[in-house]
Amino acid sequence: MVGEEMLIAVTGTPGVGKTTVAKLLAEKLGYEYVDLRRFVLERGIGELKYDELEVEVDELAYHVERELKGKRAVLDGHLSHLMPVDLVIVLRAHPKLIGKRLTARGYSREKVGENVEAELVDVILVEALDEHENVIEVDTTGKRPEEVVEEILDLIRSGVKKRVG
Ligand code: DAT
Repeated sequence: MVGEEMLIAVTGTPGVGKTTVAKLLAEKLGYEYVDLRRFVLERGIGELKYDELEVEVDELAYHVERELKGKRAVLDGHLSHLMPVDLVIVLRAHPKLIGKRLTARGYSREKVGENVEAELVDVILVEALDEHENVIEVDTTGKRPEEVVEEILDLIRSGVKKRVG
């Protein structure tokens, strides 16, 4: 049932569409939208180095637990699957698409390569499955954000536990 999951993480490789989808999902569910990067910076528990967030995951998880537990919120960020959430949505996209988007974002060749490779070898999915039972993997390639969100809502309604096997 939609609504049973209070804290929902939207995670994935940079460029996969987390922010786009997380905002829309939060809007559809009537949940608060939380940008984890902003959450970290506003609390002074991490810093940006060359546009990359440096933060202790355990410390971030502590703050998320303290401030967001019991609320209904969608957490947007590539560390969100390491937080104490009730449901993890791992967005996927074709590695070539990730490469194109990150190049357009001005990432260095090296950074683009690292992230394309991370998508290819399922880094975030593996981490998410290590940490949580409720994990949904959604391929976004060729889908509009609205379609991705509808798919997520359908999966939530139909019971999420069986989604990744
Ligand atoms: P992330 O937060 O994972 O880094 P984003 O939401 O900022 O990703 O999206 C990266 C870019 O891709 C941005 O220009 C919006 C676009 N985008 C995201 N989801 C999309 C989709 N399903 N279809 C087409 N473009 C999308």
